Amino acid sequence: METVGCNFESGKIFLPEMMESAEAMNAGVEVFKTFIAEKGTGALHNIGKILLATIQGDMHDIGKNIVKLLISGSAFEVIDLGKDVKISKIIDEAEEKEVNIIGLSALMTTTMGYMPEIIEELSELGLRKEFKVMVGGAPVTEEWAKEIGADGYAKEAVGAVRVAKELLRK
Ligand code: B12
Repeated sequence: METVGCNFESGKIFLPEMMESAEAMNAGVEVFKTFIAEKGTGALHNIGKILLATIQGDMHDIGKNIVKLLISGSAFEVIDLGKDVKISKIIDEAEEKEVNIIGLSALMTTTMGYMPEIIEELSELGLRKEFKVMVGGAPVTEEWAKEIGADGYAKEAVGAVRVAKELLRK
């Protein structure tokens, strides 16, 4: 998908081809899901609840779906709100479902700006201490995660599982 992104950027391929690649990737993830369900430990016990969402304005969900796959295979209950999810919906659902962690994904520099907005909104509502906030997605960095006051960041899905477990321990 990285190559696809570079080819799109340099004008070698266009949106329909990027969409085709995304569909192929999602189909591959579906195949992988069966394997994770068989080998994962998800069915054994539930160590915590995590809400996952791709932030508002952002339709990219392949990475978030991979994070979901690995996290749900690691004994977490995952509440997946999908993509292009409004800040208010994320906070309402997190409260209603009493999750431990809110995991936010953004793939565009234009949409990652909503991540600090959620953190600020949680503080204003007096809910900041109720949830750990974990962020990720290609343009998100560890430095930026720190800057916006997120509790955790991971570059990829395996790291996301490790960070989620660390956040639960805290
Ligand atoms: C596939 C794709 C699409 C697909 C998305 C399909 C889908 N269902 O997701 C489609 C074709 C729809 C699309 C549309 C667009 N796209 Co696009 N897309 C991509 C592409 C090629 C790959 C993204 C991807 O899936 N990567 C593979 C996954 C596995 O990686 P990942 O998402 O980074 O996820 C991993 C980690 O980041 C991490 N992670 C992810 N989420 C989270 C969350 C947490 C909590 C944690 C801890 C970790 C974590 O773990 C994941 C697994 O290891 C990227 C290029 C790139 N290099 O990223 C462009 C890219 C993101 N798109 C881009 C653009 C511009 C667009 C469009 C605006 C194009 C247009 N002209 O319409 C639209 C935007 C639509 C919208 N409003 O969102 C730009 C963004 C540029 C920018 N500055 O922000 C990119 C970078 C391409 C480019 N080089 O120009 N896109």
